[in-house]
Amino acid sequence: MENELLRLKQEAEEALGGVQNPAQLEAFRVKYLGRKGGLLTGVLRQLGAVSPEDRPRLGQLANDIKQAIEGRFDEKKELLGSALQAGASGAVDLSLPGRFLPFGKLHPVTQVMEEICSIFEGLGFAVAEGPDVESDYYNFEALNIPKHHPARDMHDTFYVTDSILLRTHTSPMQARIMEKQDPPLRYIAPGKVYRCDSDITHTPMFHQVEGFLVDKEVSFADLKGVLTSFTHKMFEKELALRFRPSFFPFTEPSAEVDIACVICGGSGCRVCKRTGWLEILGSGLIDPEVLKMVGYDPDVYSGFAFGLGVERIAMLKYGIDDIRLYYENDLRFLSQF
Ligand code: 2NL
Repeated sequence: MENELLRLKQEAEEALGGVQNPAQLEAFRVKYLGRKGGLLTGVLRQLGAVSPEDRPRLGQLANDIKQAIEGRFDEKKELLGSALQAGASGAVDLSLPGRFLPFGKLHPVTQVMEEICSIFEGLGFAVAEGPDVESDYYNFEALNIPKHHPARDMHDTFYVTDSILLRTHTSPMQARIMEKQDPPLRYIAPGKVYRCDSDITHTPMFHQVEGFLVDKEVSFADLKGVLTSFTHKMFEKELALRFRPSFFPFTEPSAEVDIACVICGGSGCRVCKRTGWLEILGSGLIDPEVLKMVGYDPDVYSGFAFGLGVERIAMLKYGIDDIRLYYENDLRFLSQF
């Protein structure tokens, strides 16, 4: 009898699933729940013939099943009722197929950011994120940019108060890490950064990934190896790299890194302004002053660091010539990635 009950429950549930109009619903009620000749009612009647020790358990099971089916029946009745009402008033066309929602996608900048992070993770770097609202200390002082240093002018900072600001790069996070942990360290810090600047190549908010490595006997050769490896993976091609001497307050020596133009391959075109080269990132050996500031002995430890603009890398990778396209939220643009 137990098997029969369970089978009946399954059969009734399947039958109810197929019910599409009030006439079918009524036929269902008569067949399964009807007082006279209903299948469930029939099984309940047989309880009288069951042995007294099995009767309480089977009686309970039969009642539970009956209640479950009645509950589903009521739900269906209500559903059909409201759908029919809406159909009758002409508000809803019941014969229309459902609407499909389009699939969403990650923003191209997010996609490229994730790709950059996963390449560096493959090279042994850990990922750390910090606050967008930073203190003047971590954004500038700890990175060898004291008050009134001319390098502050390059940063076009949004100040919240005299000592609180929107970070102009993601290196404050790296200063926080170095303060708390001892070498060897290998970290990248991805995230949003802010600068008061807006034109065809600048938006007031953009994304950076900065990385650093500190250990004993780290040299410029290590920096070149890591960045060459990264670039080849990122652009899926063994492009030529050029390390061009530069200046950053937090690195010495410093170099900007160019790649052979992805458009013309180095022969010179409009995109590379006829130079054959495209700048992709800034880098250098961490200035001993920065190491001292976080309590490391520069005679024992050395390190390299680099910073790259995610929008810029994505522009070069996809041949986009106006950074503002990323932030206009035009689906015709965004859905191409
Ligand atoms: C650029 C230049 C750079 C760094 C970022 C860094 C971080 C620490 C210490 C020293 Cl904790 N340096 N970051 C170093 C050199 C260049 O970015 O043009 N980025 C788009």
